[in-house]
Amino acid sequence: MARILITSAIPYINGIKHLGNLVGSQLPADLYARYQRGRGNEVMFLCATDEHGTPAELAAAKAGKPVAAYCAEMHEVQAKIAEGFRLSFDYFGRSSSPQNHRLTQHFAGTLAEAGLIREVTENQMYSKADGRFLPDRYIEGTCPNCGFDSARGDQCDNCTKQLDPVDLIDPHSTISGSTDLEMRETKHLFLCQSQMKDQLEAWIDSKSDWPVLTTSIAKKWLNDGDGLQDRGITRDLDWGIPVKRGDEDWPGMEGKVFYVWFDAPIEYIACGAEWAEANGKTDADWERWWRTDKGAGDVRYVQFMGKDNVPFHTLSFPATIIGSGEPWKLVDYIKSFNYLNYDGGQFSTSRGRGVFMDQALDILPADYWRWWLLSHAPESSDSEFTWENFQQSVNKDLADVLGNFVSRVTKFCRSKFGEVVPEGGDYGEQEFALVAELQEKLDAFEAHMEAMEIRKSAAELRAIWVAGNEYLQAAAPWAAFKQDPERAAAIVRLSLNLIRFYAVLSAPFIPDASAKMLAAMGTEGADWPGSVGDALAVLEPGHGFTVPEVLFAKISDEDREAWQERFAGTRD
Ligand code: B3M
Ligand code: ZN
Repeated sequence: MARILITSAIPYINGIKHLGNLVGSQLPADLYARYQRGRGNEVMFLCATDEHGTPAELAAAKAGKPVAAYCAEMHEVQAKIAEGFRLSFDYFGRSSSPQNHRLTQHFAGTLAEAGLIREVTENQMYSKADGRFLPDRYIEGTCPNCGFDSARGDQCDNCTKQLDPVDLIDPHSTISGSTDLEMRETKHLFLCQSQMKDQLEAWIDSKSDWPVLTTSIAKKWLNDGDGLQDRGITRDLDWGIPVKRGDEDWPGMEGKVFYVWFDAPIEYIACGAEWAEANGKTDADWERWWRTDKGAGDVRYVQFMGKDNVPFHTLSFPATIIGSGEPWKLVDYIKSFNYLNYDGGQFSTSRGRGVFMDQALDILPADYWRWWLLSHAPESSDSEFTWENFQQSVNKDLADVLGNFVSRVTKFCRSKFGEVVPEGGDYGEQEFALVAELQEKLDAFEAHMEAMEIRKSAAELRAIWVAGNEYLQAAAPWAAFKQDPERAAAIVRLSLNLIRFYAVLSAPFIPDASAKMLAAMGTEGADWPGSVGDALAVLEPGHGFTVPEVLFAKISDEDREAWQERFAGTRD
């Protein structure tokens, strides 16, 4: 039994994610986790909310809530929605957990001891009224370039010019509105990534099996311009993990917190510790996933994320781990994704454009979305969601091909033989040919799933469904029944077994439909098929079943048009 550790990029706490976010990390990670569990492997699948940084502070302020309370609330909201999409995390943690505070401070301490952290003195805008340094986003003023009066400290949203807060005319604090600002000296910590460039490059070069999308982004950052830069890992914010060296205070760093991108990936590890605590387990139980000196040597660690997150996972986080000099588990494989676009444009959280996870579940059950998103995952290039395409996939793949097969077979059997698997005659040519065809397709499906080729996996699964349909059409038990009921019974016996077989293979994609199919077949036997021949003999003559309710309803043109309309604008 293999042991597989899986993490998905942890979603920011501020607001509900859209379908593009979902298909770029959490959903394919869930597919892989479910598949590996189905194969009988031991899986640890972790995700969490990413709760620090200015976006969290700003969103809380906008909601008129203290940031800790806002985060606690939004974590619950995101956890509920994740459950709605059947994301099967072993634990859904929080980057603000005590475990992450401890680990993040621990890593900073070991990195400092290793000589990989340096202190840098900078000048930064300080607001006397607010009693704090202001991050760029907390300063607004008039753009020196175009005259726009609410340009931010880092950029003008009107003319897109990159700015420095000192460039702004009449700058003011967005917290208090105060204009009493001055430049003050402040100290920050920098992680000396540049010292580790060769080590990181050698490590990335050793990953010849990684997707090009992943390695090309890493290489670009390693070698672009002046090469890998040292990176500030502290901020002047209230909300975050206080800067400490292990348990000790860090002189000169009072009142500062770690930068969100420093602590967020460390949460992957801390999440394991949260899982242990929540389940009454010991440190040894989570460390066997995360420490190569404590049993994680044989763990395969796979990460899932959108392409914008790749630099942090190929360079910054490995720099933290390698730099610590401690035996933490490094990632073995990074599966990254391009973007999903929405109906001729981009999904946008800030503009509320597209379909968001809560809205999607309002309209249709999770399986409909899971199937479309996974079968159109933006792997080799960006892909696009259109309502026409969604309607077509659901109606064809799910309703016509899979749903219809299940309904035809179960109803026919009920009417001719009752609700039990009929005995009937032996299998013949058609059945042998089908088994051979399915064996080939199953092998291909497994190979694609192992390789995390999501679209190819979906296409192969669909082909497996289609093969059953074609068999049923050609064998035509309804015609055979008139002359040779024994023959018809044999066809039906095989077809009922096919339903169970489909339920097992399809579970990673459409877990609810799969559960319904298994329940209808009166079995909990969901073991992964060894050979197709054996798998199609599991339900024996005399085994009871029931006719399930319609598995997938078709999407009508009216529904499609109404949704198209409803989601044409932006979210309130
Ligand atoms: N929260 C960005 C994102 O959701 C960020 C990922 C962190 S992964 C450690 O795309
Ligand atoms: Zn401007």
